[in-house]
Amino acid sequence: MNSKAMSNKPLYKGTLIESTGSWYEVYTDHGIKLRCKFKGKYKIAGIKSTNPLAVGDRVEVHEDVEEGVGMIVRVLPRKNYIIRKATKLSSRTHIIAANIDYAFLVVTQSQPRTSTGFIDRFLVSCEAYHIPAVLVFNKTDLNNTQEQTQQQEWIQLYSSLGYTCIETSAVKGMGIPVLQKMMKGRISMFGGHSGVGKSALINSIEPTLNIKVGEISQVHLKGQHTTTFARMHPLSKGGWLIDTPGIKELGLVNFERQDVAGYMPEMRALLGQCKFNNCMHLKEPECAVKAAVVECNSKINCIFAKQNYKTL
Ligand SMILES: Nc1nc2c(ncn2[C@@H]2O[C@H](COP(=O)(O)OP(=O)(O)OP(=O)(O)O)[C@@H](O)[C@H]2O)c(=O)[nH]1
Ligand SMILES: [Mg+2]
Ligand SMILES: [Zn+2]
Repeated sequence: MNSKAMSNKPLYKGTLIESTGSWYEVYTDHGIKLRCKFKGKYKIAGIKSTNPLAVGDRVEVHEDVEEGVGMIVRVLPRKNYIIRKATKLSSRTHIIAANIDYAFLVVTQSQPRTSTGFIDRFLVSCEAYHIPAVLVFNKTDLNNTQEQTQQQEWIQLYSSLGYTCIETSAVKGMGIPVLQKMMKGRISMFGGHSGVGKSALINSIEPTLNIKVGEISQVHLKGQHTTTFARMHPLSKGGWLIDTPGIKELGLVNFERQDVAGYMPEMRALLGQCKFNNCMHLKEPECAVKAAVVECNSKINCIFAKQNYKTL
């Protein structure tokens, strides 16, 4: 296409609200949804990503009025993004979403079970990219006494580190008004394992959306990857909410081993007190983090009692 023909086409700014890999849906700033293509490459230095564009990206689009489709011609710089390894051992990465104000991690005690290791990796990723993270404990209606006790312990633990924790039930409507209030006027994202109820929560928050939810496999008590593409949904009170496909594992991307502790608030507070300033808090002598682990090993509500940092 010559430049004269191109200049006849209107140029819009907008936000990428869905990406299937080959097609992109853009919501333009003047309020139209446009099916778009993208041919270019957008690279983050040093990162091989499976998706060049992510939901939440701000883009510039040329609309082809005759064909009724758009061509994404530019991706504007990202404020932040959440990224993970495409698979556990892969060198490729996948950007889950970009330009978000709040990342809500949906956690369940059972059906499926979420581990504190998974929660910690998500929180570390958010800290690294300066995204405020919130923990949503869903399916509270299903918890037996033991699971509910564990949930309370986790809430006490993560609240003491400064994370907002919300107990919800998409089925009973529990916690929904709190989420609606926090999400008003903001771009929020739900992450978590398959089957934790991300899509069901979105339906409770915004009942007109009617997003597909899936059954929990009765054999494995896990979700069945019902949501296959990330999608940004408009909220009637203002703001957007991004639904994402369930994540099995959350491999950290672009972290140096010695930097990880700096993204955990409880460790960050102690880092200046280790003998060596490049301490990895593993075998080094006079390590303030290890000393804190020993000191409160018996207190279940202390973050250091978990001792699962080496798995990060
Ligand atoms: N009892 C109970 N069931 C819930 C709750 N939230 C979701 N569910 C059920 O859990 C199942 C999975 O819900 P989804 O919303 O599809 O889960 P998801 O996190 O979106 O899963 P993926 O799209 O696969 O990542 C559905 O059968 C929901 O009805 C809850 O708070 N309580
Ligand atoms: Mg879903
Ligand atoms: Zn140390």
